[in-house]
Amino acid sequence: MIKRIGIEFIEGCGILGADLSIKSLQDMLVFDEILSIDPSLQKDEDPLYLSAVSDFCQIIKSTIKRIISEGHFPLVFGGDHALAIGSVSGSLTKETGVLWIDAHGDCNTELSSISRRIHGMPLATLQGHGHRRLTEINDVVLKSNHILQIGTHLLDQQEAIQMKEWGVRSIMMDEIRTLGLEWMIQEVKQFMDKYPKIHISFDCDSVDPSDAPGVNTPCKNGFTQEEILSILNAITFESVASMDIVEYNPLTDNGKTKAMILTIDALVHHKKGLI
Ligand SMILES: [Mn+2]
Repeated sequence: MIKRIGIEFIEGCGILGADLSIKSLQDMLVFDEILSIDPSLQKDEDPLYLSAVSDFCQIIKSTIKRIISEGHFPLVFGGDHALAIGSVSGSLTKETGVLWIDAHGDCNTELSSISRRIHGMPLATLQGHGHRRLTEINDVVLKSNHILQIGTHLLDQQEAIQMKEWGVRSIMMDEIRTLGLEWMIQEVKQFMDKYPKIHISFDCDSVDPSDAPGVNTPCKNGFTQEEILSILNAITFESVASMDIVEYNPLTDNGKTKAMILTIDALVHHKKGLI
């Protein structure tokens, strides 16, 4: 059974409105569980909110582990991609492949990050790179060759160097525009076929702001909503065991991003229901 999990916090991105994503969706979606950050953690004086994010991600991880052990599929919603440190580590096995749909690489560490925001670091953390307070959450370290990123277009200089060094494959937006969406879908299918379990982390900012303006860090020239839906429709969900839908910020939305999230929610329910 699919369990909708709402995650309410803002400490990983620090952008007003990210913490309102679940409240905004609640009139249309029923959440099985909602986790909100403990206000006492928000008093953290560390500008990175390292201990706040770390402690909260531990709670997210345990929740996801419990839901999976009960035989369910966690569909995790939130405004802040830092939550993936918890949601992915909660679902990760040595055999899991991770499909990361995002305009950004999310492979910064606290040393390479320009924004100094943890929502740009989850994928580095999951691979065991970065601050110990974050990497200590991993029970299993995600191997770099178990990751496929799609829709990437903005990589920080140092982040790009790190990703190359670690061996993270990223299908960049300009490559997709040159070789075509169909080509990319075949690459995604080939990647997914290699792993018995797949986690999808979908960052709403992979979609162009004209189609999804309600995100924390909009990036022009992203996927259209139609393209995202055709990618998700084309892949089999048989091996998909968990998924995130993140970075939704209702304060900058005009209804399009929320509508997209509801459509993706329905699509995942439909695809999992067919199995
Ligand atoms: Mn992201």
